[in-house]
Amino acid sequence: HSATQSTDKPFYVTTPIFYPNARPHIGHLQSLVTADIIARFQRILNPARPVVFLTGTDEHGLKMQQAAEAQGVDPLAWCDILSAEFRTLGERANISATVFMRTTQRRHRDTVEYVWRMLADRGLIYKDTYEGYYSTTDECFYPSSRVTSHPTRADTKIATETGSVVEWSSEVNYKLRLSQFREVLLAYYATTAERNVSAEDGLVSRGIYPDVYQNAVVQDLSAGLEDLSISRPRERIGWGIPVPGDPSQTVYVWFDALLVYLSGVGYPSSGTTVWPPDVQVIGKDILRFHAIYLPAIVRAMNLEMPKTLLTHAHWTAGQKKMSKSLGNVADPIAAMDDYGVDAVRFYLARVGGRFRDDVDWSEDQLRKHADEIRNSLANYFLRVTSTVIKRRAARATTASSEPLLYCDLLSTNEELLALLDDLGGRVSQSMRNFEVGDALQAIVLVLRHANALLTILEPWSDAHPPDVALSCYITALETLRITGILLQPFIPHTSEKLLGALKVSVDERSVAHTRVGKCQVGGGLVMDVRGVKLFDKPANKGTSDS
Ligand code: ME8
Repeated sequence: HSATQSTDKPFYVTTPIFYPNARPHIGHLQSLVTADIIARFQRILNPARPVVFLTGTDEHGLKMQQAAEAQGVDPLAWCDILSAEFRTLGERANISATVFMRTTQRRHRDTVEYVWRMLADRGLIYKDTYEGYYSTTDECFYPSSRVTSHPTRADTKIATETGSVVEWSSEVNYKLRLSQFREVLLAYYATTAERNVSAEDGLVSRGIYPDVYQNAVVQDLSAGLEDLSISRPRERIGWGIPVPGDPSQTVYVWFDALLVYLSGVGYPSSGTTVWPPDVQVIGKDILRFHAIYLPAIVRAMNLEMPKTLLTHAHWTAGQKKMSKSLGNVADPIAAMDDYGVDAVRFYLARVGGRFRDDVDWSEDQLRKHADEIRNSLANYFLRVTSTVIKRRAARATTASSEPLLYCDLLSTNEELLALLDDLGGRVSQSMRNFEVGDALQAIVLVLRHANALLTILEPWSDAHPPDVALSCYITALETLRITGILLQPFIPHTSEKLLGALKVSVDERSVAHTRVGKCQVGGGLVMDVRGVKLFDKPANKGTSDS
């Protein structure tokens, strides 16, 4: 597994593929937006490198079969309807995915059959009788150590972690020799723990972010690793891919689903030109599958390891994980209808983008975040682009394009310029560490600073000489240009309008163009802001008390 891979390998980012057994909720959008921010940041960091961005739906298994039965429809018909809702959610939220994969697609099935045969040929799959507690909700077996009694129903057992009801079952299964990979995986995570920070080209595997999740996985592996059941008898689960060579068995839905990261990029027919994923975004509920099963399968196939597993926490409602089975979900489409796409993206990135802690979804918080970005960006834009300021700035005595140091007032202006000049670097550093929330916070703080400065310098008034107005104007335009570039991954639609109004050409919208020094006196930036509205939505739904 040498790292002598050519640098023109596309940057490959993925989301989980969602179960379309019910409508998408805000948790699904968290994964989509997080991956989209990573993809879009990559495009402005390295515009020459293509980005492959995969999402899709996970359509097999008992959950889907039961959901369709409950509706009295054929499973595929049900999948068609709900898969389309996930696709629509992505389009609505401006998610720049390049591949939308469904596991019911023929080419996915071909990949699953191919991988199954390869692992069987390598002696890694065997037939066995499995006995244990099985949860239909979680679609997995639990060892007795992870099962406990139901709090009120004495004859019922539940899984300790998830609280899902489990039943004792005994059946013939095919198993994957997962236990053989325990040492290899532990050794692998020991190397990623050292995280080569110089790996700016992204060629080195960096393991699981944030660290808490990597530590949890190492602990889990240290406790032991059992072989994994990877099929179910057909009479129990008929809705899935038949085991190659044994149609009496159906491939386990997780074995099937995890291979989407390969089928989605054309493996094996188009080789491994896109493989491995550079960043895989997941929720912490599916950490084990992605941190243990997938790397073991990948290693067993002798492919290169995925590089980074970026894990986020959960949105809760009433302190309980928002989930389809509980029904305590917030509707992402309604939130975008009410507050605008970019306001919702901003809230998800800023709060959900901290990844470590569960957060209770709150419409009040959403409204506050919508107000914040509107006030610090849209109102700033309106203040800066007033003709009064332009007219006063034109009367300045200096012909220098350097913002001049006029008095104490202007040293604060200089401070802002220094912060701005450095912003691209700081945002890149945070993004390199997958700290999406911090990256956005850095931009927001500069905007707050800029707003405060504008209020102090009052470039529209006669309180200070025109030279002050000029310096202030130049700085303000630079603030808009630079924050506009760096906000593209987070609030793409608003940034595009802003950069368009500032006449920043499309090839000057990358991180490389975020140093101070673009705005020439005399209007290097010709602005036509008539009719430009950065936010389409009214200030908020109802009244804000903030
Ligand atoms: O697990 N908060 O699909 P799924 C934040 N098909 N994110 C949440 C969330 C919440 N309350 N609820 C869900 C599956 N998510 C499998 C994945 S991948 C090969 C197969 C997000 O529809 C989060 O990313 O249950 C979580 O991991 C994913 O949706 C699970 O979606």
